[in-house]
Amino acid sequence: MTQFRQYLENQGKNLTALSNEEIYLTLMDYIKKLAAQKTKNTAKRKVYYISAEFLIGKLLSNNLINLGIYDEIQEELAAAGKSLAQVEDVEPEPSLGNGGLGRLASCFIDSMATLGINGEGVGLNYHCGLFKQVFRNHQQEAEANYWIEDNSWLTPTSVSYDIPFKDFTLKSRLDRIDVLGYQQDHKNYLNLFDIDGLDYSLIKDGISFDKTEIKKNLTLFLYPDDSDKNGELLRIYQQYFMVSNAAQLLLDEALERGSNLHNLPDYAYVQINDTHPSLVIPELIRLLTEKHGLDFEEAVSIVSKMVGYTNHTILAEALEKWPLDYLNDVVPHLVTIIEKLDSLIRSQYPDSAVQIIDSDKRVHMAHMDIHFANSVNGVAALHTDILKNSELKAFYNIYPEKFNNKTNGITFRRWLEFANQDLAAYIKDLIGKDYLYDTTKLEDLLSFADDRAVHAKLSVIKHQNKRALKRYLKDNQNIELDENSIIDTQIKRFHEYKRQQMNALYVIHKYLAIKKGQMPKRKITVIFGGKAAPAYTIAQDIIHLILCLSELINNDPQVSPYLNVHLVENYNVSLAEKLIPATDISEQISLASKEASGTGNMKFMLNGALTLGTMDGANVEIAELAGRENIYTFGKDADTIIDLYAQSGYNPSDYYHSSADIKEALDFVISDRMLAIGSQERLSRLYQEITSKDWFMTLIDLQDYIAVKEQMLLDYEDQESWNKKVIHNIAKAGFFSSDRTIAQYNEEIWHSS
Ligand code: 26V
Repeated sequence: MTQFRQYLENQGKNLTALSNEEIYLTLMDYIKKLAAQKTKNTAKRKVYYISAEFLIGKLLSNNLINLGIYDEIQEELAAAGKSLAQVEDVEPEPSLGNGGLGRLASCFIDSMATLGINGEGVGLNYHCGLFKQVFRNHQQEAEANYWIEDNSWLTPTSVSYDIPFKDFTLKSRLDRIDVLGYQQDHKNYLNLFDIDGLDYSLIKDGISFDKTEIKKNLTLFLYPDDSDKNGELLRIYQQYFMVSNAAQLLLDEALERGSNLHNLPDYAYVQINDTHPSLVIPELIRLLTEKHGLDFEEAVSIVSKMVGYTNHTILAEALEKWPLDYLNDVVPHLVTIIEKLDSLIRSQYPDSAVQIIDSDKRVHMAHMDIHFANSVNGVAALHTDILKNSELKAFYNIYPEKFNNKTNGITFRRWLEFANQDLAAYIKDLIGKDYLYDTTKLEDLLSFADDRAVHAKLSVIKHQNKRALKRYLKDNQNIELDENSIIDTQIKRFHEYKRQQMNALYVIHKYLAIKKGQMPKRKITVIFGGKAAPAYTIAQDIIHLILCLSELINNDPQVSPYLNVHLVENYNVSLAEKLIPATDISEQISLASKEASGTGNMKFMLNGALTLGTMDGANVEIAELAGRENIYTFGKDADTIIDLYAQSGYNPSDYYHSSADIKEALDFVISDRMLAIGSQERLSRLYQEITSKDWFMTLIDLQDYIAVKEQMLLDYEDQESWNKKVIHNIAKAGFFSSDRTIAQYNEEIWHSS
């Protein structure tokens, strides 16, 4: 009898009689019991991975896989006439992140637990998290997304701290989620701090709410709209609340494990995930001096040995610079410390480019991080090079030894074993199970690169995944997917630099070609998914354009047998798990130099989609590993783009006027056919933006993009050669395991057990 069956019997439960909801709760309870039997890792130096986001996704299957009981439970359920997939559907998806940065943090805590590192996540428990996206009138609307149910993976604790703000002190509470590594005896936690006294009635229309009622709203939403002063202040409240809790937890735990605080770096290391947790630096200094009586110099020296900063973007608008006045309104006790740190730097380095507080009295959070961390890392080789040679050059000149690269990774447990079960099973048939422990063993697949039977089987698996996606989209989104079409997918946050608008212009180009009688050999389905920040107008306009195109094209009887366009609603981790295994073409088309790494690109590669991408972020490493001939690259490279910015040398009208294809596609955006469906205001604004400003250079690569995509569609027809490329990609994806990334963080930065 299996352990689970025994557990059910002890509880007097019979699977056959239980609803899917009841089975879900039973399994959650069972997993929590198994987790309770695991011991905590007690290695001396503990890592605190502080992050404003943890996009953890659903946890049921992930936990079953890591506990090694997924198949067993699936069989138990099947024997009782139940489906694990249907039980998985019952679980609400936690909504604690935006995109890549939060998903990366989640892959990292999974890998830390798997590698047996004493390392935990620390963040906030936003009750409505990131908004839920709904489409009305071809536009995105945002709704509150309540994801926490009475029974959830959160386990309350008695841990609580006083968090002092200027005008009041808030008491925190800590909830934890068990993080079970793959086949590990130890467990770690994801620590999510919260307040009591949240007031949901503050939420009015959509996701608007009174941003001034901090005691009642602090953990309502992730990244509340910061387009006004109250929004910015609320973010500072959230950030300080997060890091003060983290710092107090860290100090308590270090003291408990025997630190005398003078040796604190032997007991703790803090990884700062982008600049959102940067206030942890002055907060640790404050606690060490004011609460524990160390002198300032020693506190600074201690903290400088135990903090690492990860940079995740070079976009200037995303690098946080808080006005000193705002910090004074919220955390005046940190301002005195930040000013002291600033003077310390001014006394050593006169260069204004490296100051913490600038002449407008803004605090550059990244600058503070770089001066007072002992490690600064980028997230892909190209990104780290750009940091060293251009964005952070002044800092690299001062501290070359601090800079290092940690190319991102993904957990193969979620993104292969769970998301693509047929492919995972087939890989095991071909090369055995070793790759589960050492993902570079996937290279053994190379010996099948020319094997026609393997090619055929890969095609069958892809087709089955397309059918599963078809069923899901039909049932949940009322989308009709053609499983016999080429599936071309771009899923990520909407941002101009990611250039969904370029893909949309391709779609228009293709639509017009079909209208002229140039039919493709095979139907293409272009799928988009992603949310746009509610205050980001142009991104909303791009969503509008795609929704209008979708309406026009899918309902045109002449075109829809050859081309479909879908924008899935409320794109999230669960949707990614279904879309990625069904995809043939992975769109990674950011303007070179702008996408720090990307991690979706790695997920697609692992799942047998071929990349259509620029030489940006980790695409560069994908090209190197898989071989340039096994992916499809196009567009200008990062050096060229960086030079163009430096010389203000890009003018979109040059491209608009020089190519009939580009002009025709762009003019269509404001054609009568489009205006009959969409909003004149949105479509004209977007047209104006792209033809006259186009800061992220949509048009510079459009012609090349169209040509390479067309080539790719033709190449698809030779399935032998296509699947050979697929095999090369899967075989070389092993490098992108987050276990590899985390092992590097640990060996080169953290030095935990
Ligand atoms: C933040 C913001 C906030 C203000 C408005 C515009 C804006 C634009 C971008 C961002 C990005 C924040 C940092 C981030 O999410 N970076 C992503 O991190 C991933 C994990 O390292 C990486 O794969 C992505 O390339 C990178 O964009």
